[in-house]
Amino acid sequence: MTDKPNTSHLAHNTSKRVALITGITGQDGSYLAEFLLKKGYIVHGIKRRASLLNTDRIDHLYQDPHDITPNTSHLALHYGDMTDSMNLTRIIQEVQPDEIYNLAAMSHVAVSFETPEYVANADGTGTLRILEAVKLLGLTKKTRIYQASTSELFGKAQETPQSETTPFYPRSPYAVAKMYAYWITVNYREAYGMFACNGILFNHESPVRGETFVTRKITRAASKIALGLQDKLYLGNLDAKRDWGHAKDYVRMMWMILQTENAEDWVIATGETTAVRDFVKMAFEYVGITLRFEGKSVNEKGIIDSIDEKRYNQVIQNSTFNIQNCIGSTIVEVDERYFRPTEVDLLLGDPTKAETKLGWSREYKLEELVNDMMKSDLKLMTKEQYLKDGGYTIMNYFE
Ligand code: NDP
Ligand code: GDR
Repeated sequence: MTDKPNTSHLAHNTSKRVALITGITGQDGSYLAEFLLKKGYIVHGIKRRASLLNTDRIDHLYQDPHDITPNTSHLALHYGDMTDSMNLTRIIQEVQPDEIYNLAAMSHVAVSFETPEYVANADGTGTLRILEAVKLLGLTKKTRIYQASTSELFGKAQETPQSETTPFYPRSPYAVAKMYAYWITVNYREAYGMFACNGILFNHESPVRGETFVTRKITRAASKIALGLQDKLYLGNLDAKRDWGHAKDYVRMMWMILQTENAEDWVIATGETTAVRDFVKMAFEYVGITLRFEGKSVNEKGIIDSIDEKRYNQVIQNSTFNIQNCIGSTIVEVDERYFRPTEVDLLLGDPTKAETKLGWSREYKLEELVNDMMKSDLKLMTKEQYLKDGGYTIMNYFE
């Protein structure tokens, strides 16, 4: 997607519902935009100026502004940043949204230890900027606000499973910033009667998950290793356990949260938890590779135990790579660089409130999530293989 003319004027005088999404270029923003467009919304999104185009995830949603009329469902983008109050206030004034989904954040927990002040500003104070803009513009009765809160708030979990009443114990600058965002959302709701809600979402993944989050790092590496494009996958804490769901199920819930009668806070989770090590095994099983883990802590290794050739040939066609030669090879190792100064060991959510009060239920089980991600990454890496076979240089992207 190239730079587009600003089409914000189209939001006015429309009978359609108007949504504003911060973080529209991210995983959740892209799925949510697609979901809302299908529902007939006019969707406005805030994107950051970057030196390279950063709209890959939403390019398929773009329409030529010349074909749009005020009453056609469409997507409009605005340049902005969560650290710029005036910019956010101006966009909200122009757009006059019925719903704001505040998804923008520096969302990588490990990186937040390296950029703590920025994270406090973008993830914490950024949320205040949105709330305050809505208040100053006199939109408190019109505009409903969804705040992207997180299971990281539970951190060093005080009870298991974690629900809406579990006390918080954040364990990273990211989680501490998100804790401020959580409470300022509650405070504006109580102080000014705003319809502002927190969705306390547990980890959710997809084929468009950022490449440095552990699930995507694993599915990309499993695909490359199966095709002979990479030798090894280096990971951090293999014992960490997460409650992993599919992003598609979770963005549907964001919308449902803003359609309720009363503004409340909600835990969204699958109610199942899985260790990183087991996610690795599941990803490799998809391509017919069975792993066994040996050793402890930093010396733990994942070794190819056996290969189901029938399965391998079913999902990988026309590969010239001889995978059978890899039996006994070490393909997963631990690298301390990926350990965090303070870790969140176990997250397991209790979604009872969302299930019983809102009738939400997930469509994707963990195995289906892994399959969806593996299928997509295999396709992507097969393209890389064609390029390599055609004599082109292919790049490896490592953290
Ligand atoms: P991503 O990292 O994929 O996307 C984050 C988005 O925020 C991107 O569009 C990014 O823009 C944008 N952004 C980052 N910093 C700024 C800034 N200063 N100003 C404007 N935009 C900015 O995250 P997800 O889609 O996975 O998550 C969405 C939200 O939900 C985040 O707030 C995250 O913290 C939270 N969350 C996520 C969970 C998950 O498992 N995915 C679980 C619980 C909460 P750019 O593309 O330019 O980088
Ligand atoms: P998380 O996701 O920190 O839960 O935050 P991430 O995928 O980064 O880590 C999950 C667990 O895996 C362990 N791990 C590794 N993590 C990464 N990134 N890279 C590795 O090599 C690696 N090896 C092991 C981590 O230590 C951790 O325990 C995500 C983000 O989307 C947040 O924005 C969101 O709020 C939470 O989920 C819920």
